[in-house]
Amino acid sequence: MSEHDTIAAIATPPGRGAIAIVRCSGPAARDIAGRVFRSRAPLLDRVATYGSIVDAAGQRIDRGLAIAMDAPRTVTGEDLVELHIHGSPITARETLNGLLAAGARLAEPGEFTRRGFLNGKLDLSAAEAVADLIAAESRAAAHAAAANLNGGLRRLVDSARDALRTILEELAGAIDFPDEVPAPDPGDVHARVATVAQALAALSRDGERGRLLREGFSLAIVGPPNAGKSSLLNALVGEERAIVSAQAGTTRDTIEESFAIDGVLVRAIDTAGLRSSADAVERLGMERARAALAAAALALIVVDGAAPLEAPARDVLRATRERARIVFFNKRDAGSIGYDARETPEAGALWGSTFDPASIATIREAIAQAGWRSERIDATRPYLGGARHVQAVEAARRALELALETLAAGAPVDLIAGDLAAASAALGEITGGAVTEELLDGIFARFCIGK
Ligand SMILES: Nc1nc2c(ncn2[C@@H]2O[C@H](COP(=O)(O)OP(=O)(O)OP(=O)(O)O)[C@@H](O)[C@H]2O)c(=O)[nH]1
Ligand SMILES: [Mg+2]
Repeated sequence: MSEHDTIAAIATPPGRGAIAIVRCSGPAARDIAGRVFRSRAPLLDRVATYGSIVDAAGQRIDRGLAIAMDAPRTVTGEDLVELHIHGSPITARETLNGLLAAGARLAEPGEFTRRGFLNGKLDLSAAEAVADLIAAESRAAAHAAAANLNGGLRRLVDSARDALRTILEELAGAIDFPDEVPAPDPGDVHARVATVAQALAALSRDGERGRLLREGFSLAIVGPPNAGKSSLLNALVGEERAIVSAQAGTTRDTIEESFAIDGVLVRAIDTAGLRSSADAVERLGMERARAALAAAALALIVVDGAAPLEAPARDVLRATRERARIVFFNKRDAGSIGYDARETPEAGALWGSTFDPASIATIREAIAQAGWRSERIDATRPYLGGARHVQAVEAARRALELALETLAAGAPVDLIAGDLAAASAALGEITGGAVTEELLDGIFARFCIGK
């Protein structure tokens, strides 16, 4: 894969739409696009020009706009031409084929953004935020990605690295010119390194928030059969997603559906009712229910509060006492026998009905409280965008811890230079100061073609 050839791809999603955009980037972008697009007026930089799309035989296949953008003021940092045509997948494909026949190469996934990164148009954390923004499934995730795209994470990382660089320069000065430059004061250096370490610790805590925003929050709805689990899922989602019936054992398999609270995507899993059963299929369903329960961040235990508490209800309540959960006694409209018989650990359980919107609002509030309210989701704060960032920050924190221990032990202050340099290098991986080809391949492979 050469960075000097000209690449082309359809930039809009597959399928029919009002407009399809085919784009082309590289040194020959204007020449190649000129073989496919004909207009009376020449293409001017950043001006939309109306004209025709022609195939290899010179036959007109569509009309549309061409926008040429000259390097270096483009997203890729190269000459770029966008062809805006009617949104037919056939014509888009033909237009792309025309560009390929004229000498362009089909772009790899994320290659436009990768070129932008290599040409210094955006740092690596912003490039990754582009993929996060496109993949976002909730408002909070989209806003958080936009914050990183605007350089929020880069600014935090750069300021930590600047602080470390300044200390390293002072250490180097004292080593190179021991007679003229005094060695920095160990107490002062300790305080400054500790400040950077604290900033990184805050960023790590935010890493958890970033994961929440990107991946959503998992919620398992479990309980004995016929308690109203599927009714509750439907009420939370706002549509009749799962089958509800008065027959116990209606839900056999797990059913996943998402909805948003505070803009956070909640991935809820409705499960088969838990009881002792001889039915092989039902037992398989219960195994899945237990697996979903184990994997979920939060359990929503639903119990019929209007019926006496039988063994299945008592068992599931007892088995989940140690884990993060919300207990909901359902069917308040029909009585309180079960609710009144609850044991002390369930004293504070919620009580209501899936038919009552106020109960649903209370449950939504409880999910947010248990899940993330204490965190205060602030999507405008930069976040660590995935395992790669988390590892880099952890590596930097470990190196700084070593430096702090060295200083606390009263060792000569220049001994920490290696650790500070290691911390700075680890942080550099986030913004892409020092990255390898494989790393870039891994990052851009998750983009779509044409981005
Ligand atoms: N009276 C009353 N009935 C309810 C309430 N919520 C659900 N039900 C009824 O309870 C029965 C069982 O509801 P489901 O949602 O299918 O229960 P489930 O827990 O998913 O049951 P399984 O899938 O069999 O484990 C249905 O007849 C519902 O209409 C409620 O708040 N009050
Ligand atoms: Mg059900």
